[in-house]
Amino acid sequence: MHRRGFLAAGLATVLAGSRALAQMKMDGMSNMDSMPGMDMGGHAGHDMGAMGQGPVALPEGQPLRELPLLANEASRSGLFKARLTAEPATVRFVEDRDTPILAYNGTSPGPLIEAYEGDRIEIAFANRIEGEQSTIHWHGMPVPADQDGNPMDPVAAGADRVYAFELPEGSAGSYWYHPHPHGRTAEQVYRGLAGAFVVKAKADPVPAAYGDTVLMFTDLRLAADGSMPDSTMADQMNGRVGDHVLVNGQKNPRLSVAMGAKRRLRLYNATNARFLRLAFGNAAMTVIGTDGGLLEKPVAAEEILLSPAERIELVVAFDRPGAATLTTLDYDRGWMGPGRPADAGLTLLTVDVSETPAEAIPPLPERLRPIAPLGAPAVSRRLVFTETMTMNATSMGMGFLINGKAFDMGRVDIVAKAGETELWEIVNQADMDHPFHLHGTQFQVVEHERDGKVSKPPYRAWKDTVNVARGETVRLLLRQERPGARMYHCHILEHEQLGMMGIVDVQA
Ligand SMILES: [Cu+2]
Repeated sequence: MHRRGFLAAGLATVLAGSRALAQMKMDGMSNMDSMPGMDMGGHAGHDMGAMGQGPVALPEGQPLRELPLLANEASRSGLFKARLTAEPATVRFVEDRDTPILAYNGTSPGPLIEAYEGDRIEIAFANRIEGEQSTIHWHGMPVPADQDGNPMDPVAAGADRVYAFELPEGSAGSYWYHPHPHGRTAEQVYRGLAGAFVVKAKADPVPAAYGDTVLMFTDLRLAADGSMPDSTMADQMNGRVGDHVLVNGQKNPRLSVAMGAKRRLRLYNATNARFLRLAFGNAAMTVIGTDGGLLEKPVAAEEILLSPAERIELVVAFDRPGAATLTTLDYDRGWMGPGRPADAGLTLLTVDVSETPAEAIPPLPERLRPIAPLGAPAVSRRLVFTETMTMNATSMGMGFLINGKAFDMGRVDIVAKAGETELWEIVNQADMDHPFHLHGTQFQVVEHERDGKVSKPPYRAWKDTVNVARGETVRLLLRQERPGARMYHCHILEHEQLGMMGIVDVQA
């Protein structure tokens, strides 16, 4: 049987009852009937619509809230100094029902950090999550390895530490921050810990009249009592996908603009595992930037694909009166077992375009900034993604491997040299798409290959996360400038946790 069909059949068996487990025949493990007390997760029925009840309805159509800004407490210019506390909090997604979440400074998404190229950042982190270590990882940012919130540098429950780093010139971009503790990242993020970190350029070519709005997508699953259910085995396999895609914590909020207005929007996929293929109805999208900042020139787009952890910067032109909606399109990223979420037709944001024309607004410049190619690589590496079934005395599930190995915090997988250009070839031999993320630097995707067909990306861009579709090979060029241990991993956080991560030790 083809492996995916086999796995689907396997999960259906699990859902049908544990007695049937004895009949499952897994790759290289045929004696499962001798495994007592196997924990299959216990909630595996959730994704099937909770037995006909469907998800809890959330209010829609409230005015889009801007993310609260993290206040700068520094008394001199060039320094950004603040405090971030990770702690339990309560929110009301639905009237009369409290939802316990985790929050940075009491809000989810966390406060928006806005700083400038050249600034020094000093953020005091307080971990007030009971009984759990945490860290803050500065996703995509060029920070020293020992300030980057690696799982090797945990902050214990109740403890504090300061993260300090400088933002180099040329580093303007749409970054974010989230926890990265060993084995707890997926849960801490889906429970609410993630925030945007926008580094602004001193001289920005994009007209200020377009505004600058962060739209942070998260993914919520809510039980009838308002709580967030624990993850199921299906969540472990596919990554946890919720029932509601939220924008800045709201479902389908509304934004009002004048006819002819242009808006600069920074879209963040901060979900654990949901792929967002997006289109704007009744409005024209132009891509102006990616994870690591502006493109060389604007590129018109009919639709965009934002895989988990990716960001994209758009200018959207609202030239026709009426409603312009940001909606999802179908995208098959490979789903194991039943319960594949309905991807298409979700309305994430509604923009009301008035009949009144906007005041004259400046055009988008034809050139945004230069991006120098990284040049010829001195070293080539090949990373192969595979999936496997795993089991031990008490549980079974899936393992996600890179070059046949599951993550080991005590093992260095790659030794690299600071300042040297490398070609990384990411080969996905698995049955699901896996978004690849590397810490410490931005890379340039140079080539995709699928079924022997090679294609180039539509533009040169700085990226820290790229989707590697099943059966696809993605080649990228990168250069680490700062020494130290860096993580690379799949950004479906459950896959990262189940082994799809490695360490590159960058030596000076
Ligand atoms: Cu993955």
